Amino acid sequence: MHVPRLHVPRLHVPQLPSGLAEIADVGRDHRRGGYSRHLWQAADLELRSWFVERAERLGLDVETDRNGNLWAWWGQPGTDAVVTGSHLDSVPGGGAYDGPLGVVSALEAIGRLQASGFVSTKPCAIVMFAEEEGSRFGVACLGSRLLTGAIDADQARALTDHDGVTLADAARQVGVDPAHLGIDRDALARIGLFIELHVEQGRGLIDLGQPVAVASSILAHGRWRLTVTGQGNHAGATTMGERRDPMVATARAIVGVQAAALSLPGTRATIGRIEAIPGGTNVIASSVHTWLDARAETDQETRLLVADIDARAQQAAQQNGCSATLTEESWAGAVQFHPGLRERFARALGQLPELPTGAGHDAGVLAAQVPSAMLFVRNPTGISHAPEEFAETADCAAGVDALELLLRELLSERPL
Ligand code: HGY
Ligand code: MN
Ligand code: MN
Repeated sequence: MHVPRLHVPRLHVPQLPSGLAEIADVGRDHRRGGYSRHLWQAADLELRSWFVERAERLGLDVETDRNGNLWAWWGQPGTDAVVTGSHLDSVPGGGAYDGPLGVVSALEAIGRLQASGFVSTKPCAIVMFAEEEGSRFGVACLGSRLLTGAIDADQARALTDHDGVTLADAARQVGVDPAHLGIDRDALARIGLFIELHVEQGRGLIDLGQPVAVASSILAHGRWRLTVTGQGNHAGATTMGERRDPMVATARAIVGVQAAALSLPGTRATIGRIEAIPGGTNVIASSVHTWLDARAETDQETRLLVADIDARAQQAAQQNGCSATLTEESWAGAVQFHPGLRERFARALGQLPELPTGAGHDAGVLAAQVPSAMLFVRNPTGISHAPEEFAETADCAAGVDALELLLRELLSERPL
């Protein structure tokens, strides 16, 4: 894939660590606030160019793999590489740190190792995973799922975005051959260990009063599309008694989503997106699509939660003369990170705390195939997937310190 060269203007945005300041204006969403940076669209392409330019400034060799993930190699790629990195894409109206902090911190940590004259005993790479948020094609961690074979390649190729563009066509438009999308055993064989630094999406580190933590686990989570179908009609000519209004049924179903999650302690269920068809002010909708995000500590609890939500939606539809279908679009089972790595990293970093997370990550996808770990950096607002997401510069620096220390230790080990 040709990645156009980009002159990176140096912007001074005081509260952002240097690398983040450089991309502070890329993909700003002036309607929603925050950032909207989605796979292979303008902002994503600009960020890819920025990443290549930054990596090449460190003398790293950058390549795009068959799934559109970028790999910046320090040293010849080989097996047993220590890989770090994260993603640069965002949710619609997302924050500045979710994803980019991990990429910037990896660039910073390797820059420091190089500047200190450190000589690595192993290959090292920074990876930028594609479509981690699933904001364009609806499946979270799409780039790492394709890499590991966690999603069927044909199913992936057929995914469509809001405009009906398939992943295959979108790949073709940027020079990625859709026929090659899918598990990449060669790339996987190169990874000895993956460590992802990420802004914390929650309040754990605030409550602990610590800048950095090691991740312990990730909730099981998935996405479902709920479609409620009724009868489209005229808003003025149709009496209330003769309606089969899917919007009313959907509203009741959404209240049911909250009730179901509240009835199962520790579970989380969200409807953040809704589309009425045809979507006219003076039109009773013919159908309404909403998207459910459901999460829990275990796979089983998540399935139970979704079954309860489905039952409530069916009842709401029936009471309004409508029908409802709930279709699974994305699923990721609960993840326990490698206990040995967690203990080793927490110890190496002076007994850092361990924290679970409700947010999914590429490290969670890779954990099924390679030893993976995560570092979290404190977020004073505790808010994420919103413009308020934040991390103090001092805490970002503590995160880079921790990542640099771990990379120094891991890259000093005797090769396997
Ligand atoms: O949705 C998530 O948990 C992640 O931010 N992709
Ligand atoms: Mn996210
Ligand atoms: Mn993320």
